[in-house]
Amino acid sequence: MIENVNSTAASGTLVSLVRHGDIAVLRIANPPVNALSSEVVAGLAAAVDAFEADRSYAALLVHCEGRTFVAGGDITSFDDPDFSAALYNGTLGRIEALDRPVAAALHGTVLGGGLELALACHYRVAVPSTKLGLPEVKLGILPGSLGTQRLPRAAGIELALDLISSGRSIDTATALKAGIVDEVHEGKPLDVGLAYAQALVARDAAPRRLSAEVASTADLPADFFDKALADAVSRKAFYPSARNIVLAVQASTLPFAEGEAVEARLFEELRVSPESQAMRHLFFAERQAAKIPGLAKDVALRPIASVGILGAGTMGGGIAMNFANAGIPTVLVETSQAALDRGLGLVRANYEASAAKGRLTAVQVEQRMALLSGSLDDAALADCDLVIEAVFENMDLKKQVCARLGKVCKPGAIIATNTSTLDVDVLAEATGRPADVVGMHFFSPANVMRLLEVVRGAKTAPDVLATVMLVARRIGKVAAVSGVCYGFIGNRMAEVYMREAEFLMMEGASPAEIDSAVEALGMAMGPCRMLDMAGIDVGAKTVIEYGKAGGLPPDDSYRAVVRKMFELGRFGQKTGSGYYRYDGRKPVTDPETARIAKEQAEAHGIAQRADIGRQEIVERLLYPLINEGAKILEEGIAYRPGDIDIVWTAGYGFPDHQGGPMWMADRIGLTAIAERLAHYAQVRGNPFGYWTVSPLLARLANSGQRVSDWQGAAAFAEKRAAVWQGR
Ligand code: 3H9
Repeated sequence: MIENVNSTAASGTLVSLVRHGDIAVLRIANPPVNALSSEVVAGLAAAVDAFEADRSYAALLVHCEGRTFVAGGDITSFDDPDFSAALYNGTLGRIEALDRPVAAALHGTVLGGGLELALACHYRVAVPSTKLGLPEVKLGILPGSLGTQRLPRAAGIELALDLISSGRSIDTATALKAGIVDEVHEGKPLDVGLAYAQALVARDAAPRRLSAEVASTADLPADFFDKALADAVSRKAFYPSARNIVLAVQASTLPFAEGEAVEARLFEELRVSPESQAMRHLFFAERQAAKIPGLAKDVALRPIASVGILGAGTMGGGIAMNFANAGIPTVLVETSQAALDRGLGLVRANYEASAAKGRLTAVQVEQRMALLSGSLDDAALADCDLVIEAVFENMDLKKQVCARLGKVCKPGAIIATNTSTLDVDVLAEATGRPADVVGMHFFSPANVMRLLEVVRGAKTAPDVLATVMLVARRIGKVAAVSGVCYGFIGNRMAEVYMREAEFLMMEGASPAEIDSAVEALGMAMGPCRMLDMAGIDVGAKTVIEYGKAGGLPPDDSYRAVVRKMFELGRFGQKTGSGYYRYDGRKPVTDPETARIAKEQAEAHGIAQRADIGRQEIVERLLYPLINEGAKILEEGIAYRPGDIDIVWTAGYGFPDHQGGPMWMADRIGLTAIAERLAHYAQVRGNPFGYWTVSPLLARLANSGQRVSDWQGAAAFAEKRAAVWQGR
């Protein structure tokens, strides 16, 4: 099939024009995902020059080396102040304008600028496993290389708006039906593409240009765009991209050049917006968080083919679902048949609820259930490669369980604890084999929440840590590593957040005032609603355990409200009252909370006042949280500021358009934060150090640096790793 291969390099090795008979293959090779850097764009332009100049070619085929067709514009380049989409768009225009047929051979993930490149080609053929989409919205931007103009012309306005607004990917069957691809064939992408291009030449196919087509509004209701705009503005108020996407797609009904100008303006507005900058930061932070500083690249991973979970409660069951979803056989061990039946029953009920919503087929439900088994005997864990304990959060119980696991697990098995606050080093020692032990802190509901905090103990072996990071990826979690301290990254920071929420309550702010102040910034849920949902009992017991371990400040007023609520059996949503009273799932203000808060304030000599404003609430909730994040960094508990941002956006509902607490801190300004912390130290008093500015925050503020750029923790971790690997 391939003949006369003459390579004509057009621009280094990133883009080349290769002759296959009378087909010119424009080959892009920019690993890992063939992102469109400015060099690739320059290469494309040079390749088009070369193709235009050589009239012996009958057609052009765009093909990418490696695992995927172009997966998007180079996201790193969007921070460049001189960034301009115009050059790329001009080159796409030249590709589309070519007078001989141009086809794209698609494979892998054809995303963003990649799909825009494909849509500029006259024809598109794909291998069946290809996924296509315009996910720019997830980065707070819109498709800026005419995706908002060409996709509506290819697939219709309604589907185009849906795909661009959601950022979701579609498979080839859907793309074929929608007219986004022309044909789908099995085979190697280059072979499939060449056969297709040759067939185009054989049938004398003419160029076909989407820019010349019309995006029809004939089937749309007259108020289609008005409704879509109103919906975007009301439901996605924090995301300017939602509004701009509707306007850009609406502009596809204009002549192409006019729509192009509208898209360019709207894209540029978003590219420089703080929301998009924050979301781009998270894109890279998420990938960075998976990397362990100082870990040898060639560290041999431990194979994980089977998993055991001790404890089949809500947490254990949720954790098990992650593994079953990834096709990994998992055994759940419980102490009684009733508990086991209840646990497995809950898992089945969860799967069946997904099936009822059309997210799983009945066959998939059975396949997943078939991967799950139950036992009342620890011996069922003996052959597992990874065993996770998910028993109740109590040190004595967890120590006993860890000692059992240390004996029953086979040599080389990884033993993980799902503790959310307890000392992983103590639990590791209890197993008698601390090098095999790691924390895997799942968030509830464990089958839904994206975050996995991986807790690195003092003696956790490097290969254990590396293996667990890969396991996290296999089960679709975003993982961040934390060192050992009370509450690790997330709950340690949440503790100061809850502390201030309760002080504010005792000073006279209502849970609704407290919650709405941070919800107005985009938090999925304020602290009071959050704890009501997680369980006041869970929160209170954690505080009590922490007190027993000597971790609490000598302050009787500390979390006094949660302790009282616990005493009164007000456990939150599940008992119908906590900080709020519940009408079904709807929180309503409960005068009883105000009474309890007042009573606690009086008992602890805290003055109530009526003038607590929204700004004070925001500052008192967020600034100590950020300050605690800085302490976590300087102690080397988190490797990087971005890891903290990932923990809070993926695990605690912190808004992605704010980029996480540390990213947000830089937007607010470290000096301003340090000044306000000092202010509260003065007006609230500071006997327990609640308002003491962390030395790192103070240093960065004084020297005008950003905390997001701080690399010290990773350097610390590398030094530590040198010791670690020499062990
Ligand atoms: C766009 O196209 C705008 C246009 O409309 C306008 C343009 C003018 N850029 O995720 P992985 C890196 S916006 C730069 O671990 P996977 C990534 O950081 C873009 N770098 O692999 C990582 O680096 P490292 C629209 C990128 O197999 C490495 O590649 N497109 C880009 O799990 C591997 O990534 C998107 O939003 C990029 N576009 O998943 C798609 N993409 O190894 C974004 C990846 O140093 N990408 N990197 O950590 C993805 O969704 C996934 O990377 C993908 C592969 C599904 C492709």
